[in-house]
Amino acid sequence: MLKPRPTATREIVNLDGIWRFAVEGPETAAPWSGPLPGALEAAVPASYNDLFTDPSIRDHVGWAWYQRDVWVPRGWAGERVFVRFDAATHAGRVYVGDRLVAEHTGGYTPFEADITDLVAPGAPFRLTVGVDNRLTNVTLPPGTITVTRDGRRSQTYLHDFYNYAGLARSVWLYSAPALRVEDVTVVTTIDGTTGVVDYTVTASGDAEVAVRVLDATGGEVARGEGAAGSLRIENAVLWRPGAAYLYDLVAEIRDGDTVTDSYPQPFGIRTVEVRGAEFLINGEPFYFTGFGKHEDTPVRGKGHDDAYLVHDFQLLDWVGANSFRTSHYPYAEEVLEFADRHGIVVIDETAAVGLNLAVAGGLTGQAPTPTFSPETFNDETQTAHARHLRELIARDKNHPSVVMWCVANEPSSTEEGAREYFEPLIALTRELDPTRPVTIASVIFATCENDRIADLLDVICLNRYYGWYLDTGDLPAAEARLEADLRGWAAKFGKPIIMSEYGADTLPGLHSVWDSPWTEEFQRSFLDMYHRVFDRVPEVVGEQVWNFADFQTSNGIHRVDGNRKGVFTRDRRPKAAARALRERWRRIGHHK
Ligand code: GCB
Repeated sequence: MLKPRPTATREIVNLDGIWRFAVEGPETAAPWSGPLPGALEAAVPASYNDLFTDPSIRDHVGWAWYQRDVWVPRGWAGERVFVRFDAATHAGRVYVGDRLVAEHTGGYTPFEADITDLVAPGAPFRLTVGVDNRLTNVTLPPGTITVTRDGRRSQTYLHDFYNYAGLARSVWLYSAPALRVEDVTVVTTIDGTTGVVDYTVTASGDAEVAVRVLDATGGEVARGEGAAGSLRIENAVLWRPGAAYLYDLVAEIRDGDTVTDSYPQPFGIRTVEVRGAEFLINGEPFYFTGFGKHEDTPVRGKGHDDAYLVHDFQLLDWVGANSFRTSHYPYAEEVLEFADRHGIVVIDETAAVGLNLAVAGGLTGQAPTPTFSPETFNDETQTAHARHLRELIARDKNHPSVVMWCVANEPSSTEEGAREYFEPLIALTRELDPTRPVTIASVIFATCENDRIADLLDVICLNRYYGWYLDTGDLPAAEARLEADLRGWAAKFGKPIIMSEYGADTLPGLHSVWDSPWTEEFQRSFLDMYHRVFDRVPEVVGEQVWNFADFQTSNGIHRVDGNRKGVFTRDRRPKAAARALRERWRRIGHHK
């Protein structure tokens, strides 16, 4: 699905701002048939939870409603009119006046509706959006709804971040011609000093399609006719980690000499390949440094915020990080575009986090009930998972920053049924995008001996907490275990290994002369120990610390106002470990 952009043939109106707001209740059963009741208003984009002081809103389980009046620009006569939601978490329902125009499940990918026949240029309409935050065994992420003893609905889940919901990303009204560019796919390879650009343009009907490639200065460097083709760009400037360079593929629909639709798709010329135990970008070994991140800030929850976007990338640069993983869901498109423009490498993950009932069994690794079964995660879950993969890859396929798909985080890959569940999904990912490697971030219970899916993956991503959840505070014991673990995977699979999570909760300002868990000194020593081991194991091609910043979680006795494994606090101040990472990562660069 194309991101709305203004062009000579398309216009766009941003609908962010203050919307009327109500949570579902007896008096809001059918809010779309009129103005929402009550006086609440909510900011868009933002998760609604932390905006309000009322705990029954913050912890509400079910539908919540947003509403505003929207004017259609009077110049849009003759154009198609669309309303586009960058995300509605976790499910959305959209009404124009009283009419349902769109329904979508999945809280982190966009959807839109053609509302031309329901609105008039130069006139207003009432736009109402419901968002549903309920998680079940067939949603991603999954969850369970229970009823408390006093009759309230309560949501529990297996993922370690707060179940923020709402309109956390932008909402747009845009116009486009009836006969228009609907999709663009760009795949690049490198032939000596020439960039080879294979493109496909999908139009909404029979159309005369032409493309032009513009370099970063806007100069035309190639052109082609037809909906698909291969273009050659001599002396191409490659997209490289730390040295981004973007071209635009301008897809045009023509009627004789007139351009009736025009859409610019940014892309970078680069290749990605796994060869032996190496991860290659443009044929050169690449070593990942950086973090697992979250979309999480005070007050906004998961609301996208351009100021935090800019600042987070400044901090990535300051600390010398060259990459991050979009743990544990697809991030706002603005984040990937920023990474494209600034040469940061991204591992792009679905919202499949929590497919693991063994985690509920504590550190035993034993699931109290089977993770994969008709009653738990089943065919319907798998179908939803496939849809999530389709939507993720459709949205993000053209980003040069995205170098790998992560199909899930910490599924119960050691249990019966795991292979049957994941094999078709991994195959689907490869079919949808044969150009990028595929991985899954593996849970600590999965060893190279008992894991059932690692052979299906290109890169072994390991989340490990020796010295924190296991051997707590005993770094020498943890060091031995970590090294044995890594060497086991390396020997058995011979594939590249990325440590996709390792970290220790740390309270800023807590100090000790000893390596005491929760202190700033411990976080440093913990990371130092992991780095010593990584430097001894050649198959390790990357290190992504858990987490970039502290983030909010559900309540729990092992969480102090959220998860505190951030190298930065939630308001982005560095803990002591940040300077140690800075020293290491600036020294390593992109190759270990
Ligand atoms: C994990 C999860 C991550 C948690 C982290 C932790 O393995 O992937 O979502 O936040 O551990 O801190 O426990």
